[in-house]
Amino acid sequence: MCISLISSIRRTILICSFPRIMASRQSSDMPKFKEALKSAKEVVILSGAGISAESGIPTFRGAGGFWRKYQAANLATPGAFRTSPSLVWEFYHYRREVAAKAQPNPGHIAIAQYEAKYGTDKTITVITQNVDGLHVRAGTKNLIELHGNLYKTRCTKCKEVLVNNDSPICEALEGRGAPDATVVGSDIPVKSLPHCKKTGCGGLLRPHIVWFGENLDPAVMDKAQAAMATCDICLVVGTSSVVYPAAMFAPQAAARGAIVAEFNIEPTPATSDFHYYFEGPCGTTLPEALAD
Ligand code: BJW
Ligand code: ZN
Repeated sequence: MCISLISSIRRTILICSFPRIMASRQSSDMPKFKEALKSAKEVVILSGAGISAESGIPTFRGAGGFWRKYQAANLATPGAFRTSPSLVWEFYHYRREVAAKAQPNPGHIAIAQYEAKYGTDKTITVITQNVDGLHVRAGTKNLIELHGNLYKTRCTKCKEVLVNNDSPICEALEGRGAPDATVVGSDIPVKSLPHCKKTGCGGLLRPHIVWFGENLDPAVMDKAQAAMATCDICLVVGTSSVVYPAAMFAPQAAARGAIVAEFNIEPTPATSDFHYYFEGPCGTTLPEALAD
């Protein structure tokens, strides 16, 4: 899908949603929310880039969402990879290195501890749009990674998906990926980029990530929708709620009567759909919300 069409859809969504935010009244009554959480049997936590912001990983929208002169969303497309696999691999090499050095923060840890404590009494599912692996590193077990993972590759020829934690992922990317806006172009020959090692294949590898205009893995999507369809409570944490299909999950749950609480540093186009809004860095608000 072309970028201008995506931008115009997004603008329409924003324009349609913000007047409702101003007119609506979300509760920020933490004790009341915690009471509701206590009696919930099925809990979903839907996270986005904001939960990793306090670990030093840039979010997509806003000031940090640029790498060189590019908006991240312009590089996370099949078209960008076709045009310059070298540039896209540099971008992902940089992101792999940043995420590998980052540590889970109190938000990730609060979620993992909550699951460890209540995961036998309740069904607790974490659905993340993030690809940085920090939920797993914090100890979360029941996790659905909607948009893939920075440390998985997929062969463009045989489609094999493999975990790959190599740093750098190939020799040619050593010292590459600098985010500096003055760096122009990318000239790594395709043959020097990561390739499939399967006998008789040798196809070019790509990050196992869902790019714009690509369908989510149907099995992953089914799992996420099943959890969303039956949860009593959903915590929506650090997402701008503008990227579909994830953006529709929590509003749909709220519409069928599930209690939905948003944790964000600022309102989003979906805030008015929800019962609770807890403003502030989720590294602070989540530990409070999930503690006894
Ligand atoms: C804090 C904080 C702190 C900061 N504490 N909070 C239906 C309607 C309209 C459009 C579409 C539609 N269906 C599909 C589309 C097209 C497209 C889309 O949604 N476009 C929109 C932009 C309009 N969707 C797709 O293409 C999806 N595919 C699909 O649906 O296929 C079928 C189809 C295709 C085409 C047409 C129709 C149907 C695929 C989406 C894949 C998204 N991929 C990305 C890139 C991954 C690659 C990578 O990481 O490199 O995933 S995009 C990017 O956005 C990334 C994120 O996971 C995703 C969501 O972003 P997120 O997490 O919300 O981050 P931010 O930065 O936006 O927000 C951060 C938030 O945190 C902010 O609110 C801050 O305030 C907050 N925050 N610090 C708490 N400390
Ligand atoms: Zn292959």
